[in-house]
Amino acid sequence: MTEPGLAAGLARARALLAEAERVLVLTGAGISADSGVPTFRGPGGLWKDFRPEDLATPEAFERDPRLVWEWYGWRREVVSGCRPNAAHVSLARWQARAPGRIRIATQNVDGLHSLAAVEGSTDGTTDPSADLAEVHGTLFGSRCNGCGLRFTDRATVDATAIGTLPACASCDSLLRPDVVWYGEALDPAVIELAFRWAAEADACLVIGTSALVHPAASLPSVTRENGGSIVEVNPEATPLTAHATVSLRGGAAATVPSIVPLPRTTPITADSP
Ligand code: BJW
Ligand code: ZN
Repeated sequence: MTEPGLAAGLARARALLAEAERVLVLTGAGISADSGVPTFRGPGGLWKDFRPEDLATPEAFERDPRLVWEWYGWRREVVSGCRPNAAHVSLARWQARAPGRIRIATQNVDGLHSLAAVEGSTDGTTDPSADLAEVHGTLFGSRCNGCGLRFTDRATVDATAIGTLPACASCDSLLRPDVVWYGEALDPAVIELAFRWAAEADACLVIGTSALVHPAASLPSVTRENGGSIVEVNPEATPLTAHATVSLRGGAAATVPSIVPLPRTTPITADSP
């Protein structure tokens, strides 16, 4: 249900998030749009005239690994020049203030949540993977089609020919991006953790996703079925909007910092240290 007017919606969203003991934040490509990372289904699309359904599949990779690597190589270059925006940063600070209570399940593979966590940590000890589930994998990883070895891989990709595509250092087979494509199962440990977080959450904050792709799109309804609320941030309505407690028509960078609870200032009392 959408609250009348943005001001009322913002106040309601702020209250729901402040009173929540545990929160699951589900993010999609929209949270990174304000960092300059193109979304999949928005205007401008993701690449030339291809749709994700054309390229983000094992069949596409089987058919034309060079074209798929050209797409992922281009995306690595675009993302390498992007910075976390105010939405990523405010979520990272919220997590640091409330360890173990604010969990993020992201569909994005751009690594911007991890970067915001590391950059925001005062003593550099923050483990960027704590309370973060990258349910669709990572752009900066490759996996061997032959022996399954995984590599962290920030190198630019030479996709000019089949022969120049990334190959496994161990068995010389062709590598593939370490991401989850349509028709592929998500890592069971990762998605089960995300569903546990959804069930435990008193609120699910959903930012910048078209809520079309499952099983990630099912996470908010698990929170709701367990008595929790759903707060959505998206400039457009989605299939989730009708099920949201509050749905805010706004961009992530402009909206998220204004609804994330501010640090709890503990009142100074006579016996405070
Ligand atoms: C802003 C904003 C701003 C703009 N601020 N917001 C047949 C066979 C098998 C499975 C299926 C099948 N039919 C259906 C399925 C299920 C399928 C699915 O859900 N398909 C749907 C299309 C219907 N799902 C799968 O296949 C999944 N696997 C699965 O089901 O496995 C079953 C299985 C089990 C056991 C064995 C075998 C199989 C896997 C799905 C993987 C999706 N992969 C991709 C690519 C990942 C790697 C990569 O990034 O390249 O994930 S596709 C793409 O979609 C990517 C995204 O994470 C995902 C979601 O997109 P997202 O993030 O919502 O982006 P957009 O662009 O759609 O939306 C952006 C939003 O932001 C918009 O709403 C804007 O309004 C908003 N926005 N600016 C805030 N400034
Ligand atoms: Zn190998």
